[in-house]
Amino acid sequence: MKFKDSIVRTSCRGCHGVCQVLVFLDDEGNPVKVTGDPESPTSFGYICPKGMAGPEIIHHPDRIVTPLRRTGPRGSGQWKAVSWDEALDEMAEVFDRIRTTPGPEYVALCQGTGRPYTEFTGRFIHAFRSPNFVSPGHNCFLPRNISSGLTVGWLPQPDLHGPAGTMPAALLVIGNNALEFGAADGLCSSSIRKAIRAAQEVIVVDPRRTQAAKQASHFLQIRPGTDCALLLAMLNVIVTEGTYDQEFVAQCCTGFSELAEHVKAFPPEWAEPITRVPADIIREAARAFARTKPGCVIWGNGMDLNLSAFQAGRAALILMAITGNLDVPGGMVRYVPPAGVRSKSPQVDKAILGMQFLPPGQKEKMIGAGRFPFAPGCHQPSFWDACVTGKPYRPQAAWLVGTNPLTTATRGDAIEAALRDHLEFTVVSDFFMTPTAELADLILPAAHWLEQDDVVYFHKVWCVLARKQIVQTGQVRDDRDVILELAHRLGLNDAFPWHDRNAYLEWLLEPSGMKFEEFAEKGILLGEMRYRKHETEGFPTPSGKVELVSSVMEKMGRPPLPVYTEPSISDAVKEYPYILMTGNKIMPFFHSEGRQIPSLRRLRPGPRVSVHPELAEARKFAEGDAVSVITPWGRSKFILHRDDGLQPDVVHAEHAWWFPEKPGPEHGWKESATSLLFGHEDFDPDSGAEPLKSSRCRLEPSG
Ligand SMILES: Nc1nc2c(c(=O)[nH]1)N[C@H]1C(S)=C(S)[C@@H](COP(=O)(O)OP(=O)(O)OC[C@H]3O[C@@H](n4cnc5c(=O)[nH]c(N)nc54)[C@H](O)[C@@H]3O)O[C@H]1N2
Ligand SMILES: Nc1nc2c(c(=O)[nH]1)N[C@H]1C(S)=C(S)[C@@H](COP(=O)(O)OP(=O)(O)OC[C@H]3O[C@@H](n4cnc5c(=O)[nH]c(N)nc54)[C@H](O)[C@@H]3O)O[C@H]1N2
Ligand code: SF4
Ligand SMILES: [Mo]
Repeated sequence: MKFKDSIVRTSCRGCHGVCQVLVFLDDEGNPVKVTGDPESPTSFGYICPKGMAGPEIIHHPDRIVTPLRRTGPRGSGQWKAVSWDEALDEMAEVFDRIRTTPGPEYVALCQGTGRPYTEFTGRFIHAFRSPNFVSPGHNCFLPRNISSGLTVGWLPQPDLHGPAGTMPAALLVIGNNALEFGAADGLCSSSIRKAIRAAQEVIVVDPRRTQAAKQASHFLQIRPGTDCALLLAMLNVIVTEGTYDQEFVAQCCTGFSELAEHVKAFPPEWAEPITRVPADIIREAARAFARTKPGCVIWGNGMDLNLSAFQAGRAALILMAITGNLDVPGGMVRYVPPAGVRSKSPQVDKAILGMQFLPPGQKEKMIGAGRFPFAPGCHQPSFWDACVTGKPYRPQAAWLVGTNPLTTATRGDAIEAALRDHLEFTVVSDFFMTPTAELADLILPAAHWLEQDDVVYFHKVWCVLARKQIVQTGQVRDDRDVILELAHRLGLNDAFPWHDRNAYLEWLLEPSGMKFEEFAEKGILLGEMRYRKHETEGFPTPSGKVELVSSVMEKMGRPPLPVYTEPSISDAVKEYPYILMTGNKIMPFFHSEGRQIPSLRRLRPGPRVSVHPELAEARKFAEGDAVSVITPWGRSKFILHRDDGLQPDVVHAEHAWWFPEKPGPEHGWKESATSLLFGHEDFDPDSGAEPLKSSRCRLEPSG
């Protein structure tokens, strides 16, 4: 045992929230209980069921605790335990062979959502000289992140923690529901709750009456997929009524007159039939946001997973800018990271992706290169299609780190074919035998947050948290240690100069003069915030100003001012009468995780499709009925739930379900799969995002 105390203060990584928690140990040093840390300035004592389930997860009997090598045919469930050396030797041998012929781009690294491994995954595959770094980023967070880069030069973060002691007076919560399910993008629901309480005006834009909507001064119940139209109308009101921040616009923005001309065509009356939000309600919300300072935007996946994801992101950024809310106390800020810790946040340090290691000419070999000018890395749907079709070429090996794409991506059928029939060598790093892992050649057991030391510096840059290894279970290893070892075997020492992860963590802390143990004792380091940095530094965009008209988009031949795109199968109304929204996050589960954890599964025993009671009445669906959701691409079975917060023709199906208790290799993943309900025809032309929140379906009783 490293820590002899019976209670250890650490930080949770059950999601992106990074709550500070207290872990209670038994006499042998095993964690038995996790609670929130009431002294935490990031989470104020908050904890959710996923965080509490930490000990249950690490001790679960199905946990993979040793590397496994396939011994029978793929998916046969025949495995033998192998040593880490054997596993890493095999990976190094195969990756090296493919690197020589046909070339490094034939090896891909596919990761899931942002997790501690993200510090090394992109860096690894780029240092290996393959451009094929595959992630769900095109659908998640990165449309907002990349549009921020073009418009402002940095990612504006809501200043809910108020280092200056100023809380936002106006909040625009648009397509984000972390208040209900725990945390998203480094924002804990406890801080959102506090901010809602403190704000004078709370504007919620969501197709569903969420908890936040119930507390809002303005609830805009939007038709899914139409945020860009709504935001254009809000801009129209603010520009035509002259309630923008004239000084900020004059001094710090480019293209205001073009913007003013552009938004003339989009008054609230134009947006009303598109968004279903009455024009006067749009007008009032726009006025409230413009007059109430400072104002914050809490945005989310509701904006990302649509065909205008990128343009909606741009419109929201323009709103933040012209209302004078950039980098002011209580506004949308660029945090100053704590001094003394080397940066590892992609928002601060682009080098984290290791792009500098990709030699000239290799980027062009990325699958899907050029297809979507602002897609982050290799476009995930294009990657899986290439594995099946061989176009533009067929990748030979893939390392899937912390992802379960059969359940979380689209065209699960194609991914299954790729893993089973097309890829020559696949490695999966995970905690459990997921349907995706079942099809691998090699499985690597990953360390959980209770099993890793860390300097936590990802989504938030206003503070750095300590995470402490409390136990070691079997032979599980931190993904970064695995990447380091493999990188060294492949000669990638320039990109990975650290002997092991401990050396890496010490290197991060080196400028502070602290050793890890000392830092871990402190638990948290706070940055010293300065606001209005643009007054001396400008904005890191090509013009040095906020680009209302984006020069980068113009150069790439994309609309430099936001334009709205109608969800593409809107005309299929007859056959598919309902709007299908999928994958709104829920409290018990992090995507496909947690289905085997009794305390979590009890909270949500089966996959839900939620419909308005009126629709349920009309169709004679009772609570708990089995109902099939049918789209042009597939059908899936869910359990009916009535939710009067929805609009009568909007249906919500939960994503990422599988049933660990059902037999492998499928574990029932095809039964209730949103991953089988979408094709690969419709993408946001800028970011490649998929319309997972705004498709269409019909419903049928299911036997
Ligand atoms: N229809 C629909 N689909 C969606 C969405 C939606 O809204 N609608 N949302 C999308 C979004 S926002 C995202 S980000 C993606 C997420 O998609 P994925 O990242 O594929 O989702 P996860 O279920 O989180 O997959 C994570 C797997 O990693 C394992 N794991 C957890 N932590 C670690 C770790 O530290 N190391 C390793 N090696 N393994 C770990 C888990 O056990 C799990 O099996 O899903 C997307 N899918
Ligand atoms: N418990 C739990 N926490 C999680 C996750 C999880 O799986 N479980 N996943 C993590 C990840 S990877 C992410 S990206 C974040 C995502 O967290 P959020 O960004 O909050 O995303 P979602 O829950 O997908 O959707 C948020 C809200 O958008 C609304 N919405 C749907 N369509 C639209 C639309 O077209 N327009 C607007 N304005 N709203 C719409 C939904 O009704 C929902 O209330 O959460 C993270 N935290
Ligand atoms: S919200 Fe996320 S970080 Fe916080 S306790 Fe729950 S799982 Fe852990
Ligand atoms: Mo995500």
